[in-house]
Amino acid sequence: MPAEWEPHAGCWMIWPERSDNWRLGAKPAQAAFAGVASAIARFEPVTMMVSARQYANARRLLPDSVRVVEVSTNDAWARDVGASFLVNGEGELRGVDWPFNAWGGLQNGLYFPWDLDDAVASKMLQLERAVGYRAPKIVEGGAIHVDGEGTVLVTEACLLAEDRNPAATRQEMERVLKDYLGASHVVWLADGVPGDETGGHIDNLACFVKPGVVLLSWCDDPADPHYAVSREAEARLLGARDAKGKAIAVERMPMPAPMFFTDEEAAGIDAVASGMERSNGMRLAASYVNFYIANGAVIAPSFGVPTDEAARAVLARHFPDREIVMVPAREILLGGGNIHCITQQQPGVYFIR
Ligand code: KQY
Repeated sequence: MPAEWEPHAGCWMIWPERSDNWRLGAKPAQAAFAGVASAIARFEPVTMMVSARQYANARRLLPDSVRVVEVSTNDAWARDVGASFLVNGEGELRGVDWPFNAWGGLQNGLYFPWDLDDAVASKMLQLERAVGYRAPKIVEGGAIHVDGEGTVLVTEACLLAEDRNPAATRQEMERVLKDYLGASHVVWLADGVPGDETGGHIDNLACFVKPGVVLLSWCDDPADPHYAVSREAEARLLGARDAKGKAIAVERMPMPAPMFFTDEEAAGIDAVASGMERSNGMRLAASYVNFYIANGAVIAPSFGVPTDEAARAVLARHFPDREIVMVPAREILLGGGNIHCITQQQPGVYFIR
């Protein structure tokens, strides 16, 4: 699996519409997703997957340059339900089709059914005429980060979760990651960002910015549960090696001060008997490492808070050759994820590595 910073053929997204996750009939989220799609489309082709019901609306709200295709889904998380694209030794596009159970199945999952989501990766691969490999274990795309040189970064909280792959061992999960991603080494962190309703995805906690360098969402307030999580993650990273046997440097990305659902935001979400809890005062799993690396740019979330500028500066330091584009993302955060979670890169197959 190529690293996200390698050249892309494009980016895939899914149009949001379910009103028990996105407030006010998903209208504010649709505007936010359109903002992300428009930002990415300045740098690479974007495909938006949209239900039949929303097709005309999405077409109207998106720039002409965005390709809109009709694909049925249960929600809007292209990172998690989409194919994890690969390039084989001949430079051909391939993809992993991970089984999906809405982040925890009937036990802890966020909604039921999830069958349409589970079929998305296969549909993407068919649209691209790329061979897909159906994996034997549940792994969402947001639960892995790769450095393109054989290292995979994951959390135990997700990969070893009983509600994903009951009784799976670390060795079994490593075997699957190596076989399906063409990887050779797995670095395990413990937990994800507190309150993350995926159960602790790596893509909200940490990511590679180049081989040997990981950006880690960092908290300096001992009263905040993320204080301990970020320290544990840093210690593990500093004690780890990558696939090439090199030490890993850790760069700290400041976390925004705690953000919460307001009364008005919580009241705008339809109440149904799903696993998604949405109440006023609930903390949002905000993190600046949940960004997307596009060709020539980094598309990162802004929250309208003072730490936005510090985050931009960190990104500019690590991606000096890319434009840093911050997009208002609170409406995406209210749905439980962020820009990385709603995007999926498709590598260009024109490069021979
Ligand atoms: O962060 C993600 N990768 C997905 C979050 C799903 C939240 C569903 N409400």
